[in-house]
Parts: sequence; C-alpha cells; structure tokens
Amino acid sequence: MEITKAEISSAAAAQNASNTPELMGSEILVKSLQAEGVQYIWGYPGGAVLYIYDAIYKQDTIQHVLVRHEQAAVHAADGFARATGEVGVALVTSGPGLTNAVTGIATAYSDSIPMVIISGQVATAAIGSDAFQECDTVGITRPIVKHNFLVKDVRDMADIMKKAFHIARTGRPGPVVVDVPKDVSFNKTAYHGYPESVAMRSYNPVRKGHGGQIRKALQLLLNAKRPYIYTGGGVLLGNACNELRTLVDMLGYPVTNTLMGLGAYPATDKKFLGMLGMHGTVEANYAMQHCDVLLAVGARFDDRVIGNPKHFASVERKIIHIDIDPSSIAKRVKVDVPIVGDVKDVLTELITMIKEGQQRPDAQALGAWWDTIEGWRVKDCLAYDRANTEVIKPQAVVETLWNMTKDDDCYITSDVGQHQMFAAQFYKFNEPRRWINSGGLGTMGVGLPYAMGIKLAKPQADCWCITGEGSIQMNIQELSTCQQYGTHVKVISLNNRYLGMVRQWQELIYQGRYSHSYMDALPNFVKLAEAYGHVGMLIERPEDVEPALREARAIKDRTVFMDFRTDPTENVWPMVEAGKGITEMLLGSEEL
Ligand SMILES: Cc1cc2nc3c(=O)[nH]c(=O)nc-3n(C[C@H](O)[C@H](O)[C@H](O)COP(=O)(O)OP(=O)(O)OC[C@H]3O[C@@H](n4cnc5c(N)ncnc54)[C@H](O)[C@@H]3O)c2cc1C
Ligand SMILES: Cc1ncc(C[n+]2csc(CCOP(=O)(O)OP(=O)(O)O)c2C)c(N)n1
Ligand SMILES: [Mg+2]
Repeated sequence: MEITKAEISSAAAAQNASNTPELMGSEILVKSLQAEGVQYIWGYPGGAVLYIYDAIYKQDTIQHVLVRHEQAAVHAADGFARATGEVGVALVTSGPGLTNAVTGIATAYSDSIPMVIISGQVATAAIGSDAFQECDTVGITRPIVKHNFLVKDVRDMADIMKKAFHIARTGRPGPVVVDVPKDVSFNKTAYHGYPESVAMRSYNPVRKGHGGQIRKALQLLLNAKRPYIYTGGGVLLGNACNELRTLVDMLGYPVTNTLMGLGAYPATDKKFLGMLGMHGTVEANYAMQHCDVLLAVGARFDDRVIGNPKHFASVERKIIHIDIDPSSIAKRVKVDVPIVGDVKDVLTELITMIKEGQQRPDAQALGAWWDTIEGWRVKDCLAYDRANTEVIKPQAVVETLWNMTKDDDCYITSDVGQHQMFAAQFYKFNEPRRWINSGGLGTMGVGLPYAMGIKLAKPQADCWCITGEGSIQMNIQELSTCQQYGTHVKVISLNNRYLGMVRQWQELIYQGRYSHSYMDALPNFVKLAEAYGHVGMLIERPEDVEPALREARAIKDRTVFMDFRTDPTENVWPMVEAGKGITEMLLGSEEL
C-alpha cells in the first residue's frame, strides 16, 4: 500500500520544531532494537513492512534471517529466547504474515517465553476498510499475548518499544506484539533517544516474596515427614537453578521436574526422581500423590501433571506454591501457603532462613520416606526391550545420543509426539536451557526452527533436533534457511511411519481403530535433505544407530538429516490416561 499525501502532511505535523534529528518510524524502531541489544531477528518481508526492511538494510549490527514461513520465524526467535534467556524478536508483514505467525505466538504464550513480535499493518487511514492484506492483528492476537500495541503515532514508537521489551521480559514472561501501520513506519519525528526507564502504573510485577509466608513455608518444610519438591519452567525462566540446587542439597529432599523444567535440577543426581505427570516415572508420580508437604516452585499444576484433580485431592498434603504470577496460584489445586514472587528471590530468602535457623529436617522420617521411594524406583518403569536386534527402538536412539553427547556443549530440541516423550525420558538433562520443546501448546513443527534459532546464537554448540516424520514435515522448508545461513543442525527423525502419539491413544483408548494416523507416501528424506544441500542418512538396523550418530556428530560444517526407521508399534510408558489419577499408571508390560 502506498503512502498518501495526507499521511505525509500528518507526518510533517508530527515533526518537532527543535533541531533534534528527525527519523522515520522504521528507523526509530530499528534504533530501539539496537538499544535493546538485539542481535538477531527472524522474519519475512511484505508490503506493510518495507520501510522497516529498508531501515534494516541500512544498518549492520542486527542480523536478519529470512525464513521460509512466518510460523518458523516466530519459533526460531522463541527457541533463541528459550536457550539464551533473552527476548526473541520476529518480524512479519500484515495480513497473512501475521496469521501465519499466530501458531508461533500462541506456542510462546503457552510456555511463558519472552518475545517481541513486530507486525506490519495497513496505513492508519485504511484500518477497518477491508484494505489489501489487512487483518485485525490486535484482536486476533489478544488472547495469545501478554500484551499488544498498535502504534498509532510515530511519536510513540520509541516508548512503545521500550514498554514492549519491558513487559516481555519482566514478571511472568510472554510474547508482546507491536503492530506498526505502514504510514507510522514512514512518518518522521524528532528522535530524542531511547527511553531509559519505563513508567507503567498498572504494571508492577512483584519480585520479593512475603517474608511471613516464606517463614510459614519453611516451618512446614522442616516439619515434613514426606517432603517433595516439584519444580517447573519458572525455575528456568527465573534463572534460579543454582538456588534450587542449593536448597535441595541442604534439605536432602526428593525433587522432580515438569517437562518444562527439565535441566533445572541435574537429572543424574540420586535425589532426582525423573519427570512427573502423564508420562512421568512411577517414583515421581507416587511421591507427588503420597507426600505430606509439597513445595511447588515455578510450576503450574498442569492437567498433564496432576491428572484427575479429584484423585489428586483425595489425599491430605500441605501445598506451598511459589509463583510470580498470582493468577497461577490456586488455579487448579487448593494451596495452603501461597508465595507470590520471583523464584530466585524467594529461594534465596528460604536458603538464608535455613542457614540462620537451628532446625534441620527430621532425618529419621526422611530416611523412611527415601526407603519408600526406592521401593517405587526399583520397578524401573522406563525399562524397554534393549536386547532387540531386529528393529530400532526409539528409546535406544535417544539413550545412545545421551551417552555420546553428555559432555558436549549441545542443545536438544524436539517436536511433539512420542519422540518428544522419549527424548524427555531418556536424555538426562543436567544443565538448564538445554532442552527446548513446546509443552503447553504442544506444537508440532517447532523442532527444526528451534534448533536453527539456537544454532545462530550458539554456533559452537551442536543442536540436535529429535523429531518424528509427521512433525518434521510441518516446517521442513526451513532446511532451506539452514543452508542459506549455515546454521548446521542435526536432525534425528524417529520415523515410525505413524502419527505415533495419536496411534498410541487409538490403540489404548479407541480399541485399535487407527483413524488417519498412518503416514503413507512419505518422501525419501535422504534425497529431500540432499536436495536442500544437506547430508542425508538412512538408518534401518539397530547395530547402525551408534555409528550413524557418531558420524553425524563429527560433521560440523553441514546439516545432517538422519532418517531412523524405528519400531512402528512402540509406545510411551508409563502413561496416565486422560481422566485418571497420577498413580493409575499403565506400564506396558506389567500394570501397577
Ligand atoms: C505430548 C505431550 C505430553 C506431555 N506430557 C507431560 C508430562 O508427562 N509431564 C509434564 O510435566 N508435562 C507434560 N507435558 C507438558 C504440559 O502440557 C505442560 O506444558 C507442563 O506440564 C507445564 O509445565 P510447568 O508447570 O513447569 O509450567 P510452565 O508452563 O513452564 O509455567 C511456568 C510457571 O512458572 C511461573 N514463573 C515464570 N517465571 C517465574 C519466576 N521468575 N518466578 C516464579 N515463577 C515464575 C509462571 O507464572 C508459570 O506459572 C506434555 C506435553 C505434550 C505436548
Ligand atoms: C500442529 C499440531 N497438530 C496436531 C497435533 C496433535 N498431535 C500430537 S502428537 C501427534 C503425532 C506426531 O507424529 P510424529 O511427529 O510422527 O511423532 P511420533 O508421535 O510418531 O513420534 C499429533 C498429530 C499437534 N500436537 N500439533
Ligand atoms: Mg511418527
């Protein structure tokens, strides 16, 4: 859409009479990004954002990555944010650019990821007139963003950008959309520099927890006979892994992580009971059900974690819940000691109080509790047919990868399905921000863009994407972006020729009626990878798994696509069916 004369004269009206330099809205936007220290943007151009692309062209501190689909732009920026803790930035055009980005925005929102998404909009005078490539971005994204802005006047640009970054990264993080009409990106105004501070009376997230509540929590924790620490994505988002480790070491209590919290506590430590929930371990779920005091830290009692809420509430336990978002507390379960605050601040205070006080945990009760837990642990609920020499077991691929890369500087991304659960169960994450996946929305198609986004920021690290043949096809076009920017990732496709997780539910709940879960007419992934300029590998026999992974690990300057033909009938165990209690687990071979 072209700029009208009326819009040009309104721009002139906006000009400040002083001698401060006048900049276009697009230039102020780019300066704002620079002031925020942004190094990378993932995006896709179109008419409404051409002034912004022009401003990007004229600078050289921010690298723009041209993706092949806007959904992948948002996922790549989201993956970058998850791995680095910084705000991820994506740029899309109006109309279809924005609607293509919606899945990415909703994915980031569900997992509380800090992002700023800049979208082009038709010129202000055309808004509401069914203009070409117009859509109601503010309306469409309202339920899937932490906040959104429509920049109506170029004079507001710098302030809005400052607010957008501030809102995205503070409190409970989340995506913020900044919608920029074309005339606003073109209009000029006097630029007085990027604001140093933000003043928003209505937005003041609490960091420090209430001292009295923390003291109450401590009393409960130290008097507990069967204590349990349940932690989630909030510990990673709040960079509080060291504090969590200190607390657990001081108390000697058992600890579990949600899918989103893996890596917050070292998975190889004896005190870690594994992931809990729908596909959690027996020991993690039983401890959740049978503890007498539960400390929940940055975790939101998701339905895939507590299962049937009535079953969960059927036993007595005291719950302490630390969360920065007051609306997360007591949303799904009754909480005895709510603590609103930043996990790092609250845990630090808790640790100080323990150090300063005389009381220590009840060693005898704790010993008995650990004996009970060990009784659950010996069931070895993640056991699978390791001796099988006929067909590749998906678990074996992940286990082999873990053994090979455990000391490497590497990141593991995944898509959604059985392969995601096998990755979560069998790769033992000992460090934070190394496991990157979509938990809340469960978005197939994130794995490759996530890996690609991380690889750009962490070129020295290996980025392995554990995916399925269904999920990878949702954003496979990004193999082209990987080639253009030299972001050489390693794709491990656990190809079972099924939408495996759907097939598993159909087998167990729909009496084996496999309605549209078989993937026929799959492409030749090796040739496809080669067509994009990459290395393709087909692995069909169990004895080839280890050498193939070793070969892929050694290749540093190419993207490698590994098509592992895995057991099409393998299921993820344990499993808690929807509506069941978390201890009503299916184990595959021997039910509890
Ligand atoms: C196929 C599939 C299977 C799944 N199976 C499982 C499963 O078996 N087990 C499982 O755990 N999940 C599973 N999930 C994921 C599940 O859907 C949820 O995404 C996950 O359980 C939520 O994790 P969380 O509670 O850590 O919450 P998150 O979404 O990570 O939320 C973080 C919480 O921390 C708070 N927070 C953020 N920052 C701070 C801070 N600085 N200080 C304090 N609090 C903060 C937020 O307000 C929020 O309440 C599955 C997903 C899929 C797709
Ligand atoms: C975009 C999207 N559509 C549908 C689903 C529902 N879904 C969850 S897992 C799954 C199957 C995934 O298949 P594949 O990638 O081959 O992984 P597998 O389970 O076989 O390991 C589907 C369709 C989803 N999570 N996301
Ligand atoms: Mg599959």
